[in-house]
Amino acid sequence: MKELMNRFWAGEHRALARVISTVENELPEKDEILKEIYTKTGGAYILGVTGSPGAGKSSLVDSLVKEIRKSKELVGIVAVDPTSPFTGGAILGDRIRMNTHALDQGVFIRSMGTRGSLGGLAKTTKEVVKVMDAFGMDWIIIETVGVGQAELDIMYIADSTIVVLTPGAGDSIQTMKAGIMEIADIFAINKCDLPGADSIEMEVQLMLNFRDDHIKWRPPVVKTSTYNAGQGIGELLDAVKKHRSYLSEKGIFLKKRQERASNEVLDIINYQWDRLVRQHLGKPGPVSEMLAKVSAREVDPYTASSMIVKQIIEGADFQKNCP
Ligand SMILES: Nc1nc2c(ncn2[C@@H]2O[C@H](COP(=O)(O)OP(=O)(O)OP(=O)(O)O)[C@@H](O)[C@H]2O)c(=O)[nH]1
Ligand SMILES: [Mg+2]
Repeated sequence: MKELMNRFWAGEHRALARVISTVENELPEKDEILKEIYTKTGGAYILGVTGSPGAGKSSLVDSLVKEIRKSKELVGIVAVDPTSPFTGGAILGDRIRMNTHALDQGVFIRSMGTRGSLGGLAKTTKEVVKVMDAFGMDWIIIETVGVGQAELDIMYIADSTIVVLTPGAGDSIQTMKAGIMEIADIFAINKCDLPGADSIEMEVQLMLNFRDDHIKWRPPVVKTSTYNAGQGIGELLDAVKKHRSYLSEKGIFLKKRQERASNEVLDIINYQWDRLVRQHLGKPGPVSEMLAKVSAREVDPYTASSMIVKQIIEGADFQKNCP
């Protein structure tokens, strides 16, 4: 473990890959690792890229990374692919489409399929992002297919989110899943080399005109193509940087991060508290006795809950567990 972490802190990609696997596979060292890295996180800017299957997300990420790398900043990519857990086809495809960076030491790519529940995927993705963040990435780009709630959940950890649309009837924004349009900070109309890009752009602008929210940021709409040396890619990155400046100037960036930190602690408290109470349930003792009284209608559940909470807090040795 120590040796692995030394190599991790020294910036070795192979160590990064192993640390990510440890976290992904819930190995015993996982908690220790997440504790060790936490204070080194917070430096990366997290960019989400989402859109329908085949919209060109991976190609676009690849082009964006090329653009970002001009300034030598380090990039981590997390390609989340909950739709094809078994074939791995899309994951393989991502590797191929993003392989222009295979030899670039400033870029690290990780594909993640479904392991267990989709809800679990969101949690694991957050943890993997943290690992990349602590490793020293300046940017972390998360690619997900915007089809379900799990993907939307994943997007909540992004500082800026690009929603990728494409020309053609199949992608008409009326047919897009509700929710995905709302999370867009920037729209990319990709495959603008194909006919119909202008009309989808107009559709999006029209929708934005009618959007009645009080947030002052109007998502820019950028036409891109990853074909023929790329088009609009620099503009797309500029739009992301503009959004980033907007967030920090308005204090939204800090506020969001503070919110995220307290939510995280609350989540952990909930989890630990739940576990603590459940440990008492199976055993004979005051907690089980109280439950028996509730069941016998001798005590109401509200009184019982308060007493159980009091009982557990008084019984727990908090001092011992504090660092
Ligand atoms: N015409 C055109 N085709 C593109 C463009 N960008 C990507 N494609 C093609 O669109 C297809 C899908 O590209 P991907 O980058 O894999 O799209 P994706 O959204 O990551 O796909 P999934 O991850 O499978 O949902 C590929 O055949 C690409 O070659 C573009 O700018 N113009
Ligand atoms: Mg892809």
